[in-house]
Amino acid sequence: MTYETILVEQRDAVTLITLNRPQALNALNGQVLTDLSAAFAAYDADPTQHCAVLTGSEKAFAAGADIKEMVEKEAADFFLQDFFSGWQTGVVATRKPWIAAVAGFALGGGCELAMMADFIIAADTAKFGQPEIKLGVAPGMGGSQRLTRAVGKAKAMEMCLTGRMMGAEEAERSGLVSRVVAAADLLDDALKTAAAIAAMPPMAAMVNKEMVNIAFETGLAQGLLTERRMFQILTATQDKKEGMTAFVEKRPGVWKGR
Ligand code: CO8
Repeated sequence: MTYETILVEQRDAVTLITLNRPQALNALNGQVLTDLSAAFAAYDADPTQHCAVLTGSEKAFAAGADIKEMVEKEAADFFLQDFFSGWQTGVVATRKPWIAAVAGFALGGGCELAMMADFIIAADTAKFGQPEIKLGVAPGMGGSQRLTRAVGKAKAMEMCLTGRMMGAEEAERSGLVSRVVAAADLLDDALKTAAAIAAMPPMAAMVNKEMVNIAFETGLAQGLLTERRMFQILTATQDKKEGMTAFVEKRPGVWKGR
């Protein structure tokens, strides 16, 4: 399949998706959403693919939603099109794990897209920010919610109200990214991490992702009950039997994905 705004390649069991609108610093327009939705759906549906990496360029992961696409739109257009809702159904709904590998600017919708990933690995050049306030608006793709959950109220509030950028080191200290690596190593590191995830029992990986996400959406008691039930369901898989048997027999597991 060919796409207009992204590049997609498979490296063994890892799908690498690269945002490719260099002339606009990977600004996210409707075509990017269409392309990403198709790429993530294809990844989810492909039984040979078990982890994905989404990345941008050295200069920009993505510099935000496409301002030029929004400048002439009126409130009724945004409302009637339920603008930005497609990111939830097209990207966030991905059931298999994926990592955002971020170098350079991740601003506005770019920061929000990175936060849709299961986790973010940042280059030391990464800069995160929610500068929408400077445009007279506010985050619309989850920034006020996901950033607050990631870094807490004080920092999220300061970033949304001032529009200032947060560097990679501060982002790691604040819990926004899992790790910072040298920019030159970003892609290698993210692909290696993805390959390690892809080598895990696939259904267990999907369930682990779902369980951690549930922690953000339910109270503790409901989350703990859901976790226990999901754990119990996983014990019925062939991969549970194989994983535990392989441990006892001191050999690597061979996964069936069910
Ligand atoms: N949208 C469209 N085009 C963009 C964007 C963007 N978000 N960001 C950069 N570009 C374009 C520039 O216009 C420029 O194009 P051209 O060459 O045709 O003039 C090209 O990319 C290169 O950009 P710059 O020349 O500006 O590059 P610099 O290195 O000088 O600056 C910056 C880099 C600091 C990243 C700068 O480009 C910038 O500030 N960009 C905008 C960042 C921003 O404000 N992002 C948030 C956008 S809004 C959003 O994401 C959510 C909105 C929610 C709205 C809800 C409505 C309901």
